[in-house]
Amino acid sequence: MNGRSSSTKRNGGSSRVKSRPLRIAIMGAAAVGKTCIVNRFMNDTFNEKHKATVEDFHQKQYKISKNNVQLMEIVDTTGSYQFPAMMRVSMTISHAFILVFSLDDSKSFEEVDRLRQEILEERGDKPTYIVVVANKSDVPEREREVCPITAEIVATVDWECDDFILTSAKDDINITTLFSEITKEHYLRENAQCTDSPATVAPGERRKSVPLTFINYTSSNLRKSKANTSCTIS
Ligand SMILES: Nc1nc2c(ncn2[C@@H]2O[C@H](COP(=O)(O)OP(=O)(O)O)[C@@H](O)[C@H]2O)c(=O)[nH]1
Ligand SMILES: [Mg+2]
Repeated sequence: MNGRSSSTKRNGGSSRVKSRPLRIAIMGAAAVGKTCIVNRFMNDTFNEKHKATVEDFHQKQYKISKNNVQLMEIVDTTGSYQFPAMMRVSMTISHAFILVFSLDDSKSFEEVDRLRQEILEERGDKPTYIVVVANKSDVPEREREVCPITAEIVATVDWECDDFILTSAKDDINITTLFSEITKEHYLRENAQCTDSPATVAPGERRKSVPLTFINYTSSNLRKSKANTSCTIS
């Protein structure tokens, strides 16, 4: 996610829109909850029914600091192998990738590894930010097929992904946190060389340093912590 915005424009009031949108692709096996995660983030809604997605685009503006607004473009991809060309395009144009698996589906965790490898091959040397998401954290422990603690170690240590987060689209756990973390990282990378950046801080402190307020988004049940990481699988 390197490169800098080449220009800015005014957005209604006094906020400036950065010209280069942050493109996020959400990927993973079918029925892991990709669309529900996006819908929870965009509209604060949840649908109990699964309807196969081909490819959906969403846009959202968010405030990254007092005077700066950035455009976020989210591609909600298909979980099937039917559209490889579309998947490759999403991999090429996106800056950040949310790879979702479901805690009650161990095969979906394997699919994350496959996708991760494909993304890295497709992108070559281009900067690539990958977050692994363990969704459906609300399902009872006895129904889990993947231990979240083990999954986090595999994802962040073995696979060297940038982040791991436990979510529930159903209960609205960590959905806003997921997108705000990606946004903060993007903002910091884009402004790494910028002397007038408000985010010039020591690396260890950087996650706390960027004020971030989503426009038009209110969640009555926002939980910031990485919820319930207990694991009984031996
Ligand atoms: N229990 C639970 N079910 C979820 C969650 N997220 C999605 N689902 C359900 O999983 C199914 C598939 O969701 P969907 O978002 O369509 O999956 P996608 O194919 O990955 O886009 C639907 O029946 C959703 O209601 C969650 O966090 N918890
Ligand atoms: Mg879908």
